[in-house]
Amino acid sequence: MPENAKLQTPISKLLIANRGEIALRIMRSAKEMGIKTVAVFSEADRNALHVRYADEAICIGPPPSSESYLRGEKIIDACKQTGAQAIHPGYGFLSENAGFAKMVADAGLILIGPSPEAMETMGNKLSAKAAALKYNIPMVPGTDEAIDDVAAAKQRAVEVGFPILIKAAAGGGGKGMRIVEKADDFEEQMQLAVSEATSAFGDGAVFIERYVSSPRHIEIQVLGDTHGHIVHLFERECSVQRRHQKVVEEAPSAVLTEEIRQKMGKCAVDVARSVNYTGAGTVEFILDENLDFFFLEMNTRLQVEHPVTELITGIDLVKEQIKIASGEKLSFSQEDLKISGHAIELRVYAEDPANSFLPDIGTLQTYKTPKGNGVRVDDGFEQGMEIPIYYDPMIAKLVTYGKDRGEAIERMIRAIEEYEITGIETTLGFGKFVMQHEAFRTGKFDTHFVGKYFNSESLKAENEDEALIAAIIATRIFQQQKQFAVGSTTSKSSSDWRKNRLRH
Ligand code: MV4
Repeated sequence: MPENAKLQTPISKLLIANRGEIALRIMRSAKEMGIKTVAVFSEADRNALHVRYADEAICIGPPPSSESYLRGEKIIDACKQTGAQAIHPGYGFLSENAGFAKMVADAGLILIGPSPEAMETMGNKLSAKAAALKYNIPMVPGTDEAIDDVAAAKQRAVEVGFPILIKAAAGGGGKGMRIVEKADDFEEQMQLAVSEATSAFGDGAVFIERYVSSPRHIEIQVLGDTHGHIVHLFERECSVQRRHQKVVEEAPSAVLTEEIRQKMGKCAVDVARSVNYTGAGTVEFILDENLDFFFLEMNTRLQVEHPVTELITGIDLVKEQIKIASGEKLSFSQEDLKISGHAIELRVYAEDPANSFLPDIGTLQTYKTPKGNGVRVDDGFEQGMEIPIYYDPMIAKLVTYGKDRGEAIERMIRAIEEYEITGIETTLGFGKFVMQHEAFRTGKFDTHFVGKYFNSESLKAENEDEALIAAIIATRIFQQQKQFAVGSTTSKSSSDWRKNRLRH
């Protein structure tokens, strides 16, 4: 019997304050742990899969998330009504809201996540960096406090060297960032940054950093228990992104050496330790051309891309989150963890890559997911369902696993080709473009991958190749048919083969 089996979990019923694929993902782990599940849903999600999957479900309001999934008090009410002792917030919505975390604690409920204090500190980039200063964590040179004196800040920018980046302390995901190329532009860009930050976050605090021009985005998964143990579960690389929206993530990174991995992992654990972090969290770094890394911020939630870490470590992160929230000790130490194989995730969005990635709404006329060895699909839809306009346009996460990066890539291409979605434009073809691209395949890419290599012609080129292949095949079939008897079975099997070859 495991040592902590005697520490009975106080959680027998869990409310999932989210929707879509992540709500289902969380419920699956809860079910395996013998924990009953409660779904909450908006009026737009009455027939959603997460509602059907849960043991109980409560409607919490009209479709807009501001009237449903963001209403903390309605979610706490739903716990009271159903007797759920804990809430898993998933990602997005209330997942990093320290005010909500406090409300949950005050209501005598358990939030599956870190303390409100850790959330609050890490919710602001300046206080996050201040906390991390307790340890020797590499950070990009700049200001470590909010700028209140523009002249002094400009002086600091000159010292640091241009180009510099102005960032909003309250910002996240690239919002409120401005690149300043030269000292003459400083005051103007600074004013714009402050007013942008004020209107977007209600907080005009900004700071500066030297601009790392071609970074790779590497993040480290951490887990901390309530007994002071913190481990890292290696890195994920998320450099393939478009306008700060990640599209492809993988683990491990194609470029980290074992030495850098260990150093980064240790830094990530220290960052977590600086706020006595509990639960699952992600420490975000950028890596420059010399493979020097710098701490940027910490995300205090389960991330969208967590499955790639699960596949290379064999750890179920949601189960670990629930066990930690129940007060259990981590059942493994850093030395027990190792990377095996390689995993890649493609986010399948209802967006049209041939048309500036405009969101595409409508019904999933055909929806058939890929299957087979090394393929995991985390989704929240079925054929015939409509993608609601109110929420994130992500349809699914297609994740492949292989013994090495090459196998994971080939498996991803195979899975993309097997995936059948009609009725809606998706980023599947874009994903295939990435997987087939020389820069991705050789691992020589950075956060500029999409901007550098992709335009709407990139997908047409593939279609044109296929059109050319189709023409060649058609000519061959025509010649065969001329050569052999009319009406032979050759033509039927050939056309089937052609259909299969050219379906995508
Ligand atoms: C940077 C940077 C270059 N230099 N900081 C964007 C999101 C936010 N988490 C941090 N970001 C960046 N910070 C310095 N000093 C470049 C980015 C950046 C980026 C970072 C990670 C992934 C994608 C990115 C795309 C553009 C810019």
